Amino acid sequence: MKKTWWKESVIYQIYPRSFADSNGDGIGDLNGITSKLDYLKNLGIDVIWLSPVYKSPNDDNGYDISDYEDIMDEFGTMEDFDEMLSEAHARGIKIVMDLVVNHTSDEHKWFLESRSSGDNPKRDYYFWREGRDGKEPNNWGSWFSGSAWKYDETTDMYYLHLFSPKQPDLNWDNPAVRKEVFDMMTRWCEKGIDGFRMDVISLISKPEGLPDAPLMNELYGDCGCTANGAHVHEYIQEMNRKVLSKYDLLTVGETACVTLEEAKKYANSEGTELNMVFQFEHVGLDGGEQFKWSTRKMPLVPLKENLTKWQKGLDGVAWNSLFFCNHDQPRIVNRLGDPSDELRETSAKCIATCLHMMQGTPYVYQGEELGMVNYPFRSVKDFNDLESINAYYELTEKMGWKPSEIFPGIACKSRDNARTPMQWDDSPNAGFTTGKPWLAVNPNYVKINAAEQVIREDSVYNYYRKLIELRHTYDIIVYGHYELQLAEDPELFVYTRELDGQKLLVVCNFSDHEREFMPDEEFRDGKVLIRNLDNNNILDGILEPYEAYVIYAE
Ligand code: TEU
Ligand code: CA
Repeated sequence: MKKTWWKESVIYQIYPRSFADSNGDGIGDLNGITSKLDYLKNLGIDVIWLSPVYKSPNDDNGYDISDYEDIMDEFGTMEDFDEMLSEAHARGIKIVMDLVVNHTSDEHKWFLESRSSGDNPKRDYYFWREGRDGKEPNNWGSWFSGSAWKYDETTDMYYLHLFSPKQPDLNWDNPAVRKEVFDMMTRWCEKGIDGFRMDVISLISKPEGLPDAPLMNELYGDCGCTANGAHVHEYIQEMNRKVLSKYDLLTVGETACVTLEEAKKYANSEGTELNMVFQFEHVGLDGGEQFKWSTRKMPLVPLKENLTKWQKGLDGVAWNSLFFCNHDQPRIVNRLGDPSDELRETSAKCIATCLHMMQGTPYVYQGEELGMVNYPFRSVKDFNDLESINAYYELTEKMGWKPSEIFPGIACKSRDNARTPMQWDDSPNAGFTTGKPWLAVNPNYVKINAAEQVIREDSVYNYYRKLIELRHTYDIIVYGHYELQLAEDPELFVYTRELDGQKLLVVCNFSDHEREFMPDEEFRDGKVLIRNLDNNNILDGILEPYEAYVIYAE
């Protein structure tokens, strides 16, 4: 397997709005990020993935971009960006930008022109269609509820928006659109950035003729039908030839609805497309009847089965990204661990061990390294995120669910769980801002915060630090082949890695009680690389609740 820096890196995702506020307006910003680079350096990460910092009216917190080549007012200026980039580089930290080009904001100048008349030269930059019998052109539902079409009076036509009406979809079939995007990417590369995370890049090639889709509920068709379209690989290969291949970048595609077979193309090891993709099957396993809005926990056997499929399926032919958390996902301790005072830290470390010992490039989402947990939402008024708010009203008002049936699931899965401000210390507002935070701080910041964890040796933070250091030390953690043990056990996640005669045993007890487990002979006098409980004997064959350890043998 070919060795590269991006396979050996650990990425840290920053959601700038919630990371650190430098000027007291309650909104995180670029200078805030610059001021925390030493914290990240100390954690040991190699790369920052920055969620969007471009100009945006913030309908979807920066994922609706009105100018790809300018900085959002609240986040600072291009000078602040340059300063952050050079300060990061001075510390050996790379910066990967979010590239949101499936859609723009409806306030982007391309869209303003496109909407102005039927014969505008930019008309075909977006999807404009006549209505069908006085209604939307097809049955597609938006990912954010409602129809994926919005009627526009100016020309008496509809435009397509797979996400919010303020996020019109770009028409990638138009070569002029592709050229605009590739030129814009080139200018960022020339500035010295180190890569791109590509937002919903799997959705850019729409099915020919935009046909109706199979119903996803009684109201709308499933716009997942636009994923992995006929020309998507062709467009990404063109992007690769014209831009990516000219620089030494890390590229990761956010590929909604990707399958293993598709991932082998997107992330192929010949390097004709992207370095790796985010797949979402594993974080969909705790969904239920009410779509993703369910309170059930992640079931372990299917989780093992799924992650194993990806570990083995991409080994040698493509490359995995490893993640449980991002700005769209609730906190993993609530989904897979135990947020109680007794087990929160142990279970957070157990989850981290399980993920970080796999093959692929790990991603840490801000606050994950502290074991941050979900927010105690009480009412729909507590939400900021349009997805959560729209889902609540669509499910209750249009689909007839009782609020009491649906609210707990939305509270449990809301994207706002990940977006509450970073908990830096135990001062007011967790040290995130001196003003009023744009989204409420989790009240548990007094006990869960970075200042306390950085100096405490057995903290979740220092455990992540050690996991990252191990990955930088042992090739087998990056490149070793993966094999699952005890596939049917509903509580233990046990696997081995193997590389050139070296072996690794990873043992995680995902239950709140003791379990018996004895490592195989070959590991009994191996070296324990890391463990989340250290006052008991591994060879007594008893695993404590959420105990995890890793043994290396040659
Ligand atoms: O998310 C797209 C995506 O795949 C959705 O399924 C995502 O999981 C969504 O949040 C549903 O919960 C990307 C971004 O990560 C997200 O923040 C944006 O809102 C979205 O694209 C539109 O740009
Ligand atoms: Ca600010």
